[in-house]
Amino acid sequence: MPVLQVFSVVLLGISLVYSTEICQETNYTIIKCGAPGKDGLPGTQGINGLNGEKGAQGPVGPAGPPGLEGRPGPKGEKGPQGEKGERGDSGASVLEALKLQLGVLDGKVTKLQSNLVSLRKAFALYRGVKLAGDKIYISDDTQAVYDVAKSTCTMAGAQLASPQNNDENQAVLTIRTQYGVSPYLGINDIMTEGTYRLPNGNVISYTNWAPNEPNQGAGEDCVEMYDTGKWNDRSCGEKRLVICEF
Ligand code: MAN
Ligand code: CA
Repeated sequence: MPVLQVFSVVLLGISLVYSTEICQETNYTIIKCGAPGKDGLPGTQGINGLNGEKGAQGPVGPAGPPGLEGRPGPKGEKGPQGEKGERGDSGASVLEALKLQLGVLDGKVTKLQSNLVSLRKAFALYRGVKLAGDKIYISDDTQAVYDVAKSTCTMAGAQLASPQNNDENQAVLTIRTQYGVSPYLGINDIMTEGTYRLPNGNVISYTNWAPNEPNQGAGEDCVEMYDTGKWNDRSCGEKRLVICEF
């Protein structure tokens, strides 16, 4: 091979090694070189890599909300005895003060009771007023049918006279005698035929019926008092003396 050709081949080899151009081998082992091609399309995603190593511990987070209240703890030991209190604060002197106040109150109650007894006595002197035990019976000679008589007493904070013993029945009879008119009693069998009740709904235990009464005449659900003090069941539509019981 002539020297020039050998030199050319060596030169070509060197240029292939150091050239940035892309070269191609042909069928005749002649190497062609062209400009670099464009970047290809991105390849498909590779498989996941192995887990990395555990990181370092993070910083302490903020405090959480307070938890539920716990159960009470065991009883503590008895503490040391306190210092002696001042004279005015002792339990004994408080008791003495209370006793004094109680004595004052007792005196006031006694005085009120005595005043009340005087008042009742004076009040009982009036026509149409009678006392029996703690009760007061009073009438101003008004006459009315049962419903009106009942509400007259109710509105006054009382109820129709409803004697529950001989003493009370006698007090009602005394007023009846003063006016000469039969009163309606608060006793009646309006709710249940044949069962006589007081205004508070309780069934009566004391009775003072006239002979053959109550005879349950037509619509006779109310009770009147005869001039003997005896009772007769009577229609509620009559006009009778209004006697209230306080
Ligand atoms: C007579 C008796 C009573 C009855 C009255 C009604 O006095 O029968 O029982 O209540 O009449 O008017
Ligand atoms: Ca009757």
